[in-house]
Amino acid sequence: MEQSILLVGVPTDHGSRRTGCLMGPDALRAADISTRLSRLGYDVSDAGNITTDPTEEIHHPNPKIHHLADYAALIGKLDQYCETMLKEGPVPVFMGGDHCIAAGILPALARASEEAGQEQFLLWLDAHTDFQTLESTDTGNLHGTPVTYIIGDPSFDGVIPRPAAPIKPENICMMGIRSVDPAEQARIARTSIDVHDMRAIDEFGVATPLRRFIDRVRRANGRLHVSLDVDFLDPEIAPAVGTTVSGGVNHREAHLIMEILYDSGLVTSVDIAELNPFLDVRGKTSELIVDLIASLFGQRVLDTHRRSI
Ligand SMILES: [Mn+2]
Repeated sequence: MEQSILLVGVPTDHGSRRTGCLMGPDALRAADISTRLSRLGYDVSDAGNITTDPTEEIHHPNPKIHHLADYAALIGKLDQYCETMLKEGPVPVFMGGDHCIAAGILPALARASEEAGQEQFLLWLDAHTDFQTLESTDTGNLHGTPVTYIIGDPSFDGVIPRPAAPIKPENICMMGIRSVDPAEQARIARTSIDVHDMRAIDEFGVATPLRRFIDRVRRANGRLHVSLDVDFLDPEIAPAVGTTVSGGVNHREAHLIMEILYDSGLVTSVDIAELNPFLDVRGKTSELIVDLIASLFGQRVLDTHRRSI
């Protein structure tokens, strides 16, 4: 990894009808993300927040869809922002905001990788596959659609411009999945996305599938983005998310993933999505996320001295 980190806040919460993710970046700042990473020896700077201007709604034949114009504006804004920022070289840590942010970040990263002659890979840590289309979503919540968008699915044609550099489905690995509707399941099975649901994690643990994916990234000389949705974690340890699903990844499994990723030296960018501080319990989710990000950047078990609770 590079020795400098750029924190970028992307406070958005139009991806669902529940408010609160707007406060995500500030909760991570309050949980001392910057100091924790600085202590690990990085030069950390905070770029502040990226916001989009409210625009008029774009209408879609699916009447459930809401905030489509905000989604389109967010994708455009992040794409533009990343274009300049990525040239400067620090490892970006995007602090969401709901998971719509991934729809703007990944295509920009993929374009930068393409220009550098490298493949862009994505590790998607989430309870959901976020593989809805504009037609298939029955909630109309766009935070369930970013993966469909970033692979260049034609269902967005005529609504939001297709990504110039889509992510190849075979370059995506998903872990922690445990809530997928039948249509989404059928669609994802037709792609070459590598999906490890919680059943697979129960049987084989997190290390084996993760190492296999990391080997693929290394062999391809790829760049690796890690997208961490708070609902990847079990709600008992991470209650601050609007889409809790029981039976998630536990504390040590989550840290082990981050530690293995750090050891790989392949992670080039990160996003943290769906943190809703309004639903937190005395900041415990924000603190856990910051702790996990510290592990991703090199904090080791032996370096930590935890207070008893
Ligand atoms: Mn998600």
